[in-house]
Amino acid sequence: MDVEKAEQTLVLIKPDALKNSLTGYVLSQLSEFHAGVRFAGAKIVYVSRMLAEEHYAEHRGKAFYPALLDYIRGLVHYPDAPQKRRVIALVYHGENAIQKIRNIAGPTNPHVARDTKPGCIRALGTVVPIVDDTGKIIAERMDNLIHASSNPTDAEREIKLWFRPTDIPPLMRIYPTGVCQDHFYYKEGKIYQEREEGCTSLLAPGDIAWASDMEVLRCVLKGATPPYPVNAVAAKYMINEAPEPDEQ
Ligand code: 3AN
Repeated sequence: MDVEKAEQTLVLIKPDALKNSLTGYVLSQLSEFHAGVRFAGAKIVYVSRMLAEEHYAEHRGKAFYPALLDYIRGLVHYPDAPQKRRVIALVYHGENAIQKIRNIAGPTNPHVARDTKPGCIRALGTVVPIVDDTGKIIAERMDNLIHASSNPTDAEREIKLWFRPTDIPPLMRIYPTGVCQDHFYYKEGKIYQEREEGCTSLLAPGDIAWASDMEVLRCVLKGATPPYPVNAVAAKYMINEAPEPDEQ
């Protein structure tokens, strides 16, 4: 297939699916035979707070947001087993991949999924009330087993958030990349070109990176406003590095 015409989409197999041993079922539903899409990337990810916050940035401030972060990070399904907290992150590739996978995943709310699209993956999920300190229900948490990108703009943002270009085979990369010319180090939201105590090395000369990520890093260095947050660049380079301080 012409790489230019193909779409890519991010799928996350979330902690509730892992806990209920539904991974094989999900992968089977999304197989090339059933869904007409192919793997372009796959990894097991311990979800840091930073990665979760960037992934769900559009929901920041909503009543269900804190519960959403705890859910994707595995705190809800593995409260006493931090070593089990992880998701499976996948990039699928193919013509019309976004809509094909959204159809198989089904509606966001598992109750709606069961009513309107029995047989879809999210029909196997649950909805859990979120209560405030007084016990009043203030929102719902949708344990809907998988995430699937909604549209091409979200897919690009999400794939670049979770995956480096080199996580994806070279002939399957559909977003512009470039060869990095500089050192970029990260510490607490800031970018440095020289190594600082306690910083993380994101990129070095010769590394292949998303072109838009390098633009963000150059903007931040100059003190200009970047096209998207620097944490959305840094998070993927820190995947699986270390548990959060409160989980060590
Ligand atoms: P989808 O995952 O179907 O694309 P989004 O992107 O609107 O839905 O929302 C991302 C996640 O945020 C959902 N999977 C769900 O867990 C949660 N969410 C979205 N809307 C609500 C809502 N009204 N109440 C509770 N959780 C929600």
